[in-house]
Amino acid sequence: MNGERITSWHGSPSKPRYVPPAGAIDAHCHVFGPMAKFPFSAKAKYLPEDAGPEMLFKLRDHLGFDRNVIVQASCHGTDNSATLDAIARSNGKARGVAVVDPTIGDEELQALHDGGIRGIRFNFLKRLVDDAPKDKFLEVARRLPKGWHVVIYFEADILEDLRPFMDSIPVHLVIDHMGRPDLSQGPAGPDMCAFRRLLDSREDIWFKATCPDRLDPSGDPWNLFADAVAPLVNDYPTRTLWGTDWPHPNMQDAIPDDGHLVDMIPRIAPTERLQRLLLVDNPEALYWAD
Ligand code: 0GY
Repeated sequence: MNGERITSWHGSPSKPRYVPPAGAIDAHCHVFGPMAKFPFSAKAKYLPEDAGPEMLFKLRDHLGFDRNVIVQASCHGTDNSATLDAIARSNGKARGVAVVDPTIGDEELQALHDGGIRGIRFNFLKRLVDDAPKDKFLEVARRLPKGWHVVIYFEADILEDLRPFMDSIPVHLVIDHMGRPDLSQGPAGPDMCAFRRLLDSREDIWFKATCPDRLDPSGDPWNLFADAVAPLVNDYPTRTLWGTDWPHPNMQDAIPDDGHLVDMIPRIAPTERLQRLLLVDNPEALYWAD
């Protein structure tokens, strides 16, 4: 990593035409720093400009959302201070997902719970983390506070390899960005079929219908994403989550307009019922059950 700090988010996102339901939750976003207060990890694979809680909450209001789920970004390693600080500043309108050293003590896990954390994330992307020790991940997954879940981030080519590992996790699973399928294969392509088999293998696997900007090579207005993801949201309506992914780590060469991302929602969830599940009921059950 060189020393240049990166901006990966839109400076003036448009106002979406779509108006989310009251209580809507952006269930996948991050904060970066501010670095002076919360330095980035020595192992970080990218060095972003500051994108702190004030910016996040301003965007939340601009997009018509009510709450955020802040996912610890890899650039902060296993020091969750920036995420916890953002949650603490949110007046109860944010909860979080931590990244932990698997040897973390039970008291420290409880302290994370008290700070608003409701899950931990296992990241299997080699470009983001140096190692992903499944045996240690499994040990910590077995002693999470009550009601927590595990978020897993992987790419479609390792889904089958990860199946035994995922099968043995004893809590709810949430899959980031649907395991990054190749959307050019279409809604019935091999990646989407493999992902459906995973969802069919357990009733407690949820997924984030997120990141058209990362997944759809055709670009905004992301028609491949709409075609492939709408059937999935329709078929698994109680297991969906949605998020902006702001500040879009590593997307500096194709920065999405967050207003356009919100306008994707009615294209993947065309009915009021689907939208309410996606944006309110499902994330509330995972993050605001207590
Ligand atoms: C995402 C995706 C990415 C980055 C991270 O923690 C992270 O740094 O998750 C990525 O580069 O694909 O969900 O934010």
